[in-house]
Amino acid sequence: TKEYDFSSIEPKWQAYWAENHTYEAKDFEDKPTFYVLDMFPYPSGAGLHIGHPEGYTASDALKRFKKALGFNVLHPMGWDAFGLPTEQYAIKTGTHPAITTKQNVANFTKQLSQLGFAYDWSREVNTTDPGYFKWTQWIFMQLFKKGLAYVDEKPVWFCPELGTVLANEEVLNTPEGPRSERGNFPVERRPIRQWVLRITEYAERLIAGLKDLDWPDSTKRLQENWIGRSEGAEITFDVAGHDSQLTVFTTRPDTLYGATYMVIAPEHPLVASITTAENQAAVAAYVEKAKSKSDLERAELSKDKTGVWTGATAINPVNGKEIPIWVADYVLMTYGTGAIMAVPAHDVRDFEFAKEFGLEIIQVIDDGGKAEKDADGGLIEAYTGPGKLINSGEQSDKDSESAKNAVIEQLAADNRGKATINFKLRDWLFSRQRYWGEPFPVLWLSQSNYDLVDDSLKSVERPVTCEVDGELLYAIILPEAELPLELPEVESYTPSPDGQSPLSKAENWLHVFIDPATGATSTEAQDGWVPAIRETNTMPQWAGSCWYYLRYVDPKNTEALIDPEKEKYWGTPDLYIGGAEHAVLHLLYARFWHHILYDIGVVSDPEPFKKLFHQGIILGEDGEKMSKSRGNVVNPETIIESYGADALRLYLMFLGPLEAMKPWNTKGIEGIARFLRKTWRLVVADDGELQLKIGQSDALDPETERVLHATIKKVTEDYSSLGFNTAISQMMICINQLAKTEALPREAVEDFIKLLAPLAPHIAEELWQRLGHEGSIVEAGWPKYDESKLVEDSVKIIFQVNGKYRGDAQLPADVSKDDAIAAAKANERVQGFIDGKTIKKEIYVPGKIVNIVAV
Ligand code: ANZ
Repeated sequence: TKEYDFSSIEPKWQAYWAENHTYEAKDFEDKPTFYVLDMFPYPSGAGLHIGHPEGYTASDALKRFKKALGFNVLHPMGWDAFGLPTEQYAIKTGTHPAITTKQNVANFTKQLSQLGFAYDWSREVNTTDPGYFKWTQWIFMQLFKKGLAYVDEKPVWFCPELGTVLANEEVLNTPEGPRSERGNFPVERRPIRQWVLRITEYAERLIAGLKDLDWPDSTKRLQENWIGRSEGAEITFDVAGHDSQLTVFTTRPDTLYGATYMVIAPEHPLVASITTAENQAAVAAYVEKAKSKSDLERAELSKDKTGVWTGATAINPVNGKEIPIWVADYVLMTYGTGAIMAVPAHDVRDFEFAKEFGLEIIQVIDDGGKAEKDADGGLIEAYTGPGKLINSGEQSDKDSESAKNAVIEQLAADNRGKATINFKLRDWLFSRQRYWGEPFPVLWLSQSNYDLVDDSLKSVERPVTCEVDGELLYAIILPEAELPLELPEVESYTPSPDGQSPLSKAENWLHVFIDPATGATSTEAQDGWVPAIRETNTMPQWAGSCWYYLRYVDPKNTEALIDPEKEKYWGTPDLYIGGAEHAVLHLLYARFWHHILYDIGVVSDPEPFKKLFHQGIILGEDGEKMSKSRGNVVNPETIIESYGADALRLYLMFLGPLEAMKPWNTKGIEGIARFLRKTWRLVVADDGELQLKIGQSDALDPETERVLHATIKKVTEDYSSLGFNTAISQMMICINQLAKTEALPREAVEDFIKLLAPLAPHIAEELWQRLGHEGSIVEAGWPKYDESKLVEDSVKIIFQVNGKYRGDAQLPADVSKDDAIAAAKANERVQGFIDGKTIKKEIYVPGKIVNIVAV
């Protein structure tokens, strides 16, 4: 065709890349490697939204750029396909989630290909494939054997509407109370048997490992806060008139003399025993009410302070002072020891609480006049800063920092206190009562049968047990030969109303016999084999996404999760691109598993993602978040129909810096379309043949040459740092320059097309072919620039007489003052204004102006 007809060009080249395996990565090729990873999508029924092609265009362009530079590039794609939406659809329609998943994956694959994303599809992974989740189960097996998995009856969020338990992070704190993030349904607390992973054992390493990562600072900070490392002390108080003691966690042992009351969480084990008879009723009522509130809600700083006195008092170990013990929900059982010493003078929440209930406030840190006071010299808000200790017995006059240790030492002498480190991070609730997830490769046995089983199937140091109908059952792990453990067919995908997974109804699957020596299973009884019951929970969606980047390196290996030689060859991803919404959970869980895989020698580096980049959110034209309800959703498919994939890709990258949040603007895409048509016309003439001016010259004129070399330099640098928007601006300058140049060496045109190829690969391949080449443009390498061609070697100098413009000339950039003035005087018009006059002054502004003052 003569015209730029993207609708025929684009499918042609998409088919070409697929048929020629252009972007398949070759293991062990003798080249430097570059592994660029995208966060793989959940293949939803809705198809791609505009957020997908943003990050994916960046990675696709980077991949093409790096390959042209000579790297062996790995850029794979796959599917995070277990999870709730597909299961919800199954519950509604009865369609097996595997069928829905297959359809959705086919649709996503088509859409991604239409955008020109040339992944290495030979390495495609799908978390729901048995060949994949065999290894998810295998990793769980390692955790189990290391004692990092256990079962606990836990009060967890249960959503009756979704019929499932939710993780804390799936629950939102709303004005109507806690609700599910998905679907916005009410949720409640229920005790349910759960698998839990001991991520807390890795808390210290997960904090320390952040230091060397090239990640956005904000994301590192989010992880840090989520893990929440606090240095402080545990201090033990006697309860007056009781045998019991109350231990608190505090980050401010220096304020111990200012403790005027204590607070224990409503769930604290001492609540019942220390509460006095006359306070029982009020305390019990308060405890009951607290049950309906989420930790988030309770920890809210701004919330009204509530609480009741237990009637009991505690004795401050440093001064013997008796202070009341309250129950209040702003203290959480899940943090520290579930009890605090309250120092209202120096803690914001304690201050509000003390004001609310008229409790004593004693200042023990001198604020140096910084805190606001009332007429009587009392604090009107907590002073939380540092200062000298006052009202603090033998510690008085010390500064608050050094007093922290001094107080701990003072207490340590009689075992009343010790330094401790606390983490906000909780163990990871790792099960769901759902169908569409990885089955746990776990069997439950009676104690007598468990005793017969080989140790290699046990968590030897910390046996995992749970009580079912009064009997204690023991967990063993299936041997590798039994993996993958696949999901059974079930009649209904709906969890039972008591929170049990649909798997609990799969009778034939549920009950098995095992060989105690090997762990082999059978549905038939065999000699010496013992009965067992399968675990009916499934793993959460996070499981499969915790390690998928490793599987791309060796996706078809049936003997190992990853071949060690391939692992060493490719290493971990050189760049991970994905949304900031995964800043905490996915990225933390993946780091946790990677550390474990490192510990057991599967990978050679403890951290999985050295460099991370978040693409910014694309807002609607109205500047609001795109959403169906606002009606401002941009559909990538309709843009491709009207403008083509190259235009969409360029436009997405031209919207602004990749990391910035930016609004969509449909009008802007017109400019991009014009740029592409101009590029087409640079090569293809009206009659469909090559433009005659191509090859008409051996060299460019100096100005065009300068622009071209500047463009090669800028685009090369910008692509390397994902600065695509500025690279595009420079290419726009370049195309305008090339378009107005009369005769062009073929190489100049080809260099420009090569620069454009990573972002607009279809048009680039087509023009490359029309320029007479065979094969993909990516094989032609990357243009080089010549630093010496970048200097502007001539400048335009303005000539003035008495400050008025009288002419100009193009002079060498380094022209001397004398030569510039001479050139001005040689100018005919200038001569007309100075002839016959006396020259009083000659001024030269270097590189700009000559001004002659003549009277
Ligand atoms: C006395 C004190 C005085 C405190 C003071 C603070 C300031 P981070 O930094 O988050 O670790 N605390 C301890 N356990 C708690 C729980 N289970 N629920 C609610 N609050 C709890 O915070 C530690 C501080 O939070 C601790 O130090 C304790 O209050 C409170 F001027 O102890 B502090």
